[in-house]
Amino acid sequence: MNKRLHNNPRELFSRHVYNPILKPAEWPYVVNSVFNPGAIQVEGETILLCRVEDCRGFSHLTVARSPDGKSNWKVDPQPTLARSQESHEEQWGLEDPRIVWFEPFESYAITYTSFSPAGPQVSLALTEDFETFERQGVLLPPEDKDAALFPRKFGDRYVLIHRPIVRGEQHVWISFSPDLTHWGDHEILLPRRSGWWDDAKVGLGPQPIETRLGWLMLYHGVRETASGSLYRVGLALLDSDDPTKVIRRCDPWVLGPREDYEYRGDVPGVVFPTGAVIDEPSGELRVYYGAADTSIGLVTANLEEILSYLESC
Ligand code: BMA
Repeated sequence: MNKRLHNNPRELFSRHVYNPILKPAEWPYVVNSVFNPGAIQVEGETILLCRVEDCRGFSHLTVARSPDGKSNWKVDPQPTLARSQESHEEQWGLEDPRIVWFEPFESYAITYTSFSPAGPQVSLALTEDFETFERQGVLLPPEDKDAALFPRKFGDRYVLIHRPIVRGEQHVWISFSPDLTHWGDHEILLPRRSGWWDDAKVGLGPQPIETRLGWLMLYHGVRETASGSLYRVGLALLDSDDPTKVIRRCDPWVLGPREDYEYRGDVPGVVFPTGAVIDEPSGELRVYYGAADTSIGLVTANLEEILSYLESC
């Protein structure tokens, strides 16, 4: 293990040289911003399901594909999953998807924020090909967001990480369901930490990723400052068999806004990861994030170095 990384955890991740890898100016149709993408590998190809905000201020989701997860992105020529006109729950758009290969249904499960006049809530859609989607409706009511299913059941129950607002507090919660409709056994999984860099609120980043040590969880933490909210990224590890157990949570943040494109945009001072993949041959962890709510950045790390760092926390 490289000692330098222990000294400076903020060097665990490297920004890709092509950053921002996807920008609104390069989109095939006119948009305001592209950010907060879900990510998954499908037959060697990397698929990003990007949140795209149109020039009315409503978001939809559009697929971008790349053979190496870094370059040569091919973006669908029009919205891939657009607001459903009939759906009350998506009246104000679809935001911030997280994707898992969902073993029980043998399809990809996309949890996203459906934004309704009642507030943001957690919805689910299933797809096999990222061309046609089956909406499953709302899983949990407003205000709730930043949700991902675990890719498999635990015992006979589905498990969801999400971020409701309860009595004004914004912590990461975990909930269980026998049927994806009725949810219970809700508990706080990862609380915000008063006074810390993740003092104001915390929320799940990318989908949970299974590793040899447990479920790798990246999360965003927010501090309120005189010039607005600062969104940074922290690391935690959940027990493989019982994801309610947080085995590790690192003290410092591991990624925060630094580059021009992370400070210049609709919401300055934001790095907001929502998708991650592991390149099996190289052991590279690739994390995709929204930069300043305007473009998409990529950071990479060596998974083993991340795990060693977590073990030292
Ligand atoms: C969060 C979410 C994200 C957004 C972030 C920073 O609350 O709404 O969609 O990227 O704020 O503005």
